Amino acid sequence: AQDCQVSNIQVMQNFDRSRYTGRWYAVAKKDPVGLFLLDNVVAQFSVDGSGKMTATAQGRVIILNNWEMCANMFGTFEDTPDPAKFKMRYWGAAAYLQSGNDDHWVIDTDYDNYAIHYSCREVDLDGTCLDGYSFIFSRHPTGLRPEDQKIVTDKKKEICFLGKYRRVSHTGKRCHKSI
Ligand code: DAO
Repeated sequence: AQDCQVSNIQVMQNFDRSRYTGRWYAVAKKDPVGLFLLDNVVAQFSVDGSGKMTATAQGRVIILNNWEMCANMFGTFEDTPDPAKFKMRYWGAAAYLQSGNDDHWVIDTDYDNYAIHYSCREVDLDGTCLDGYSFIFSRHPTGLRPEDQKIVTDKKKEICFLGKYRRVSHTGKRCHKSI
């Protein structure tokens, strides 16, 4: 059962950042207020020589009222006492892209097929999430395997975002003209 308290959300046990490295395709997303990444979202996680997790991401964005482009984003992750909970500082290759500092929690992953990410940007007075976002990642650009769908649906419910996701399409047009 879930009470939707952000502080009670269960994250991945014994998260192994090295197994998490490599390419992940966002196949669904629950948007935050003022959404940024629209579709064709691909993230690439790495672990550097000192063991710190970093990531790059590309995705289609619309900025300055209707100017559509492919954004190149960067993120660095600060560790916390919980191995599956990070603080992510992120920024874009161009100054007018979004930047910020968000929580970045790995809720569940099997490392080889699916991953559920969660970030609450603003916790309400009652302890529930007032503004947050979540990515459902797949190792496969075609989407989740049927056998992973129930696990993902159960986790969406546990983090109280069930019914708030939209599909993230991968049209295949990669970021050629990107900034
Ligand atoms: O798209 O509305 C949104 C919020 C997402 C902002 C974060 C984008 C940058 C991420 C870089 C690293 C990896 C996952």
